Amino acid sequence: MKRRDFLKLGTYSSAGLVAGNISLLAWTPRAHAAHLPVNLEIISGFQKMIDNKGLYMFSFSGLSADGKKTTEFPGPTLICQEGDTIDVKLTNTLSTHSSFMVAGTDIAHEVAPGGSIQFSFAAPAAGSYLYHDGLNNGVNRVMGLHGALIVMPAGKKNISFNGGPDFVRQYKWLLGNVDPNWSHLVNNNGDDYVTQLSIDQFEPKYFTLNGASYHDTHTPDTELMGAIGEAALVRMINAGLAVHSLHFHGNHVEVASINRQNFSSHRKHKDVISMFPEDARDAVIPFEVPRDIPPQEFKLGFDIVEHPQHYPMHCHTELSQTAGGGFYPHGMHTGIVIGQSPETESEVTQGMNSL
Ligand SMILES: [Cu+2]
Repeated sequence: MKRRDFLKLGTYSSAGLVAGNISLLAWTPRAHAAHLPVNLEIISGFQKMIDNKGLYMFSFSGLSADGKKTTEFPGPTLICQEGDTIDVKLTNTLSTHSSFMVAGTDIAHEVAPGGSIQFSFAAPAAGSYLYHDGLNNGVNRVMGLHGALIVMPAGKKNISFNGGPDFVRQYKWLLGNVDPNWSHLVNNNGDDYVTQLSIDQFEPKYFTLNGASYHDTHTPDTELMGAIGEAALVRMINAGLAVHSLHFHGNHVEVASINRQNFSSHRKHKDVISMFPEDARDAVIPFEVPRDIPPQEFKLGFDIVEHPQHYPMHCHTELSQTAGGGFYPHGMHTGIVIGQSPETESEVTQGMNSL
């Protein structure tokens, strides 16, 4: 890709994203394990921020069987089930070393500048994982080299682990941070300048969910929507370098897993989920009529089906609510709509339901 090209925003290309992902997301609940081919190209380009500034970033781009790009930023969501083998072809178009690692596992493969490698790995235990370039102490990751790996329990589509809570749809939220100064330095000095950057000097000014901020997040992949009783699993994965605290306004979620530690019973109800860098935490939002806390004699004076209720979800790390150094509230912030099913399912739910 030419340096001056814009990376496609995932939110602007959801049709292409879904069509492309079906080839990458070869997952369907199966009785038998399978080999799943994944073709990834490590690319660079300009990613449009919420204030329309284009910043130079890296990304894992997904390629379909005929070599067409299917996803650009963040990297494609890889879905498989326990027992599967993922066969990866990885090409590095950057002029710096890169790698593919899965946080919390020993899966790690390095690829030289301009190089191409092939490797296979067995699907780890069911759960949510961050795949990323782990070189340079997190610098390559926040330059954009990250995505989600979702491993389902074999043959299941409505639970995330055996003994886990039921849900009817699922979402993934990749939390991202962008430092415009790093983008300028790497663009001006060449890709290998990432080896000169230190996370001690990291000053993020953009905060994203699935690569988008605030009003760009009202998409089927990111905004949570459901009718009463349609529980959803949200897989939160922190690809950034900051600690985030995701607050679900007016609602509580049930924590199902923290970094693949699964809770089969006594699940905590929380309205804020803390996310350390590289954390993966799964929670179920029940899509109930929000409760009175403390219990009151309050009755809704309207029908929630006729009047779906809108709530914000945002990060309580104050800086992450801004963009470009002060543009409030254009940061890590999206919506929850209770009382109405989405017209289009999230890419993850489509991956689950393409049976
Ligand atoms: Cu809040």
